Amino acid sequence: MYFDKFDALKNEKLQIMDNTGKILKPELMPKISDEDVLAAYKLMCLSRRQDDFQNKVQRQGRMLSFLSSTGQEATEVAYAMQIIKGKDWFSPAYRNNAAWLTAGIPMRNIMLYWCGNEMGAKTPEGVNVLPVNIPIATQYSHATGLAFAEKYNKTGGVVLTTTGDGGSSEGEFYEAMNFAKLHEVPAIFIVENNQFAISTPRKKATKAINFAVKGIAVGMRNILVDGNDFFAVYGAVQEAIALARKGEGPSLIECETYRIGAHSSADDPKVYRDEENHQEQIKNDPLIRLKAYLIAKKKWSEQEQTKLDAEQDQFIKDEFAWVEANNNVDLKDIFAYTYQEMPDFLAEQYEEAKAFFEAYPSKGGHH
Ligand SMILES: Cc1ncc(C[n+]2csc(CCOP(=O)(O)OP(=O)(O)O)c2C)c(N)n1
Repeated sequence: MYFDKFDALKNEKLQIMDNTGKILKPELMPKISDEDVLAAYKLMCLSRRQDDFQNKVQRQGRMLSFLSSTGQEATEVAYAMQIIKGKDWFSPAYRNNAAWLTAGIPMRNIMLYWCGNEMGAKTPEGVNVLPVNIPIATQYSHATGLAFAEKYNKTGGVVLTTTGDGGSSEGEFYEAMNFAKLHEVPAIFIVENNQFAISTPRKKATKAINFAVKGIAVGMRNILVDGNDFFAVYGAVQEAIALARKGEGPSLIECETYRIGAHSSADDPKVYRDEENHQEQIKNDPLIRLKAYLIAKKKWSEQEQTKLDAEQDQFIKDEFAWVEANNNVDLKDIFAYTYQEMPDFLAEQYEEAKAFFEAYPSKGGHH
């Protein structure tokens, strides 16, 4: 329904709802209940508030670093809520806070991880989400491998994976998609085009008309969608998953969105961002439009929003309080998980770090 109608080569973009929350194309609305839309909206709010909270505690030196989903919540919640827990897989990038929460990663795990505690990368039983992935686009290969295994074992799961616009210039992006298409594996490749790769704007990264067309080279069905439109992303992903489950192979979905926040907590976007363009882009904030949609449908109100904000802030505070009370990082953990057995060069670095922290305990990040 969607993939056939929108031609990425002509830069046609799937958009169902405008930035005021008005449904422009009712005939394209995906199948989803009002309850699920509301649940999605609440998750988007939760992730946004967590990002805001983390910005503050990171500035206070209570969190090492993190990468925010601010601005990209519609995309991330819309795809992640369609992952069937315990059956499907998610092979994430590092900027996936909203998707992690949606897929069932406890908030405290995410916070622990960004506080430098590897225990945060441990997923609960039945949550098939790979750990945070810092190298760009390698998660596409992991997804292809997992999807190949799903097909080979006939276990019926699908695999979702995502990368940034910058990640789509990596060799691994093509290698993974080529192999996936060749073997018609049940994978859904998502590009979260937030317009920047750190400080490199998308225009300086590619001459391609958009990122969806990058699927054409490997023969993969592809579509460009408005990534700030929850319904557009939900619909495209729903169709891609249905096709993958039917044995009709992988899809590439570009979600055109905008990074409202900084690249990371160590970055200052004001240095390279055009302020006028920024002011235009934030009018497309995905939370504003979905809220307006729900209010117009009488499924939500300002009073309920005020109550939700307070509840979510309390929850976030409580999660972080737990993290601060349970963040005992054993120095060895920092070195132990790269290889099955610690190689000599890492053992040497460990001894050096241990001696340093023993000599200067006040500099210590460990106990
Ligand atoms: C293989 C690899 N090369 C370089 C880096 C350094 N690096 C970290 S983030 C980044 C930009 C990625 O941009 P994009 O893919 O658009 O994702 P975004 O951060 O915007 O979500 C780079 C080059 C890395 N992490 N991995």
